[in-house]
Amino acid sequence: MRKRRGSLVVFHIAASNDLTGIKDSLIEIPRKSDSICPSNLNPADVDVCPEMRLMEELRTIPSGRISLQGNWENKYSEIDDLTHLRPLSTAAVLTCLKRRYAVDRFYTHAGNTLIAINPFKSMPHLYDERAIACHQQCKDVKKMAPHVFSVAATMYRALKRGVGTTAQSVIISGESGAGKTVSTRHVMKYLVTVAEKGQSSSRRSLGSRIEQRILSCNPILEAFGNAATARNRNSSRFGKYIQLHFDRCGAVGGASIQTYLLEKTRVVCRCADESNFHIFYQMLAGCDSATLKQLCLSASEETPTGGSTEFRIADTNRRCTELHLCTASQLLGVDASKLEGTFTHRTITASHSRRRSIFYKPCSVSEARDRLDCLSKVIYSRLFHWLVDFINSHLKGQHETDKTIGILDIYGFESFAVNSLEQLCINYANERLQQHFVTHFLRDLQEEYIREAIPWNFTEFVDNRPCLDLLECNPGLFALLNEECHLNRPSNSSVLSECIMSALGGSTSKVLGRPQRRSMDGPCFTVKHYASSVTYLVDGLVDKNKDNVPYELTELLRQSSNEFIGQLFAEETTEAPGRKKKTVLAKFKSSLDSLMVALNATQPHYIRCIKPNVLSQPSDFNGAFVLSQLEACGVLETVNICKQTFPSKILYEDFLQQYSVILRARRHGNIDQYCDANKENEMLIEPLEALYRKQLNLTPRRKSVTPKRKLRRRAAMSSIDHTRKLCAVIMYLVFGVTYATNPTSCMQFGRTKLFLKLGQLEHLEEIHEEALSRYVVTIQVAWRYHR
Ligand code: AOV
Ligand code: MG
Repeated sequence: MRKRRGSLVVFHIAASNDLTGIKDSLIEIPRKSDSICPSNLNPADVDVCPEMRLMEELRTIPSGRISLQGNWENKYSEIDDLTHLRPLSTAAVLTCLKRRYAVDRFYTHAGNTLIAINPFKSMPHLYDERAIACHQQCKDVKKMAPHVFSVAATMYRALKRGVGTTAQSVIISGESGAGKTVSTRHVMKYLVTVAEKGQSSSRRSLGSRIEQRILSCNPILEAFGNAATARNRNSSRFGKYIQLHFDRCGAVGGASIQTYLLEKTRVVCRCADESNFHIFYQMLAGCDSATLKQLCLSASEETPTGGSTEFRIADTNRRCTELHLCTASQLLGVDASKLEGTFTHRTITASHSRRRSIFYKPCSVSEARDRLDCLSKVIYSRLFHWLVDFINSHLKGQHETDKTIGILDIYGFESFAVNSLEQLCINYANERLQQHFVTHFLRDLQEEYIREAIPWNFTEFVDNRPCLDLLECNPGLFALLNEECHLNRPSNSSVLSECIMSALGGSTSKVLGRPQRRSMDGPCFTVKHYASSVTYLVDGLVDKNKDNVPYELTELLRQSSNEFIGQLFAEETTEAPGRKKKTVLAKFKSSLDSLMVALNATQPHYIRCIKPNVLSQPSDFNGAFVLSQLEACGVLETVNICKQTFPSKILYEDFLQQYSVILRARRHGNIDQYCDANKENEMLIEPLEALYRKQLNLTPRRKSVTPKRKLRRRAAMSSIDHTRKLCAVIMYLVFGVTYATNPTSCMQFGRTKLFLKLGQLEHLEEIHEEALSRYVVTIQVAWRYHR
């Protein structure tokens, strides 16, 4: 008979649950210790190995899966996906992002979204060739730390695999200065580099020309479309969707750029601490004196930081002096007196019976000023669009394929002290993107549920459709504003405001209302956007929406002796007087419609850029400011959607690895008081527990582990069905519901994963904590058996 000898070693698991140093905490205690229940001990359990192994396994769980309770808070910085947070609360999300930011971990996954917090400091090693190579070579990108390159790498692989939807897209959003444009550059750099590297040397030299062109179009577009604003010294004042086209081998074949709503009013007016588009300052700084003279400019005309006066064509003094008029007409290649005439007189065409009469009506001073501004704006915006067309013609590939990756860098949600048509358009674009996110996010979930054979029965989810309906449907805000433009009568803001309120159900509507407090001069209305409520000033909406360019002005420029100016106005898009003109809102809506069609044909990925503080400083994390952005960009919205589904999903193996200690603890009677399990069901549990022991190899040492037995053990471990049953036992112990007795409403057993309702993992975690802190594993040391 075998005789036990030696002392008992109690393996205290540190109450703090800090697993570091577990091995060092082996202490000897007398056999009579209260914390040991020798009678409960099964000889088969008395083995140091399984426990040690379990602890080792717990220690090596990938950081993303470590649960957070008690003193584990300092592990927050290691959570690289917010969906692994337990509990999944706003505070936990914020703490996690803050801790990660403090240790220079700027990227974090939030389910299918990458959150990128702006470092505001140079991190060259994060984006260098080595980082690109690392992501390119890594077999499983998901195992790498979250990074903007991992999104790019995922897209490129999906594209090359060519299974399912091959076209990919990444939607980069966030507020001004959050890092969208820089992220766009990184994604492009990664894709172009990887695509180039993958080619043979002969193809590489052919391809590199197009790749270089793609990369060098960015600075040009930024020079003409970006400006220093109060929030970002390099703020994009237009939206862009860049599509890279790949051939069958994954090489870049071409690219195309679509731009959205350039903020052309910046040419003529801007806030005191803001600047004009970069190109003006670059031109003054970079042109030689002969060119400057030719353009009638001097290098001191405007300073880059300057307060916004003195470009002659966009003269903010708005005095149409003779000198200015002469210079302008000379540069534009038009007759000075005719040019003056377009500012000072309006042409009115009247047709009666078969005759058409033309009248000239003198303009008021303010009308003349508006016309002068209009000239500057129309020239600049036509130039910008010509440039985009020019770039596109040089990036065009030989063959169009369906292998494309689209990158969307669009302005973020805006809410200022005074909001006008620009903000309405920008916020509408963000509503459309949010709607796209919600539908795709749910679609992804649905696909996973189908894969895992879980019934899909969501009826409710937080949807921003009502706000979109308010804006774009008929009757709706856009329809009303467009109608007002077409009526072509002097618009009265108070009347229009009342009209909006009564027509769109201002008193009963959940998304439209009157402002809570008077914040603007003049009539206004408040729209409850998904991100936050924004109050819009009615004054100026109609005029901006009309965006009238006097017909006589474009006619004059079309006849310019300057070939380039003539070319800009050659394809006349301004309709002749009397014809119904498309409004800004109508044009913007149709460009977003096409964008959505393009995005819907792709597999979307999301990057949400976050600005850590208002002053754009490094190492400063302003919690309230970040939280407002998380709300605005819908990260918390995603969490809300999760609440209505089974937000926690965990692979059966991972579940077992994490929570099997609950089974062990129960055997020693330590956690019974926390469990809901019905004792009558012991019969059900017993056989499964036997299975559990087998799985953890809780067999006496005497059997040496032969290779054959090892193989068998591995096969048993890999059996999903066994694993699933064991998970079911644990769930039964904790919640009192079983796998066999259909637990549909509170949990779902998928093919490979267990799906849980919000709060269940937290409860499990509490019990797990209890098991870990109170459970004392009694182990007899190795020499317990006869030699
Ligand atoms: P935005 O595109 O989101 O604003 P940018 O991409 O222009 O913002 O970023 C603003 C500034 O933040 C940049 O000029 C950099 O100085 C800094 N920055 C952004 N990302 C990084 C990074 N990964 N590493 C270091 N510095 C960074 V706007 O265009 O205004 O909405 O309309
Ligand atoms: Mg930008």
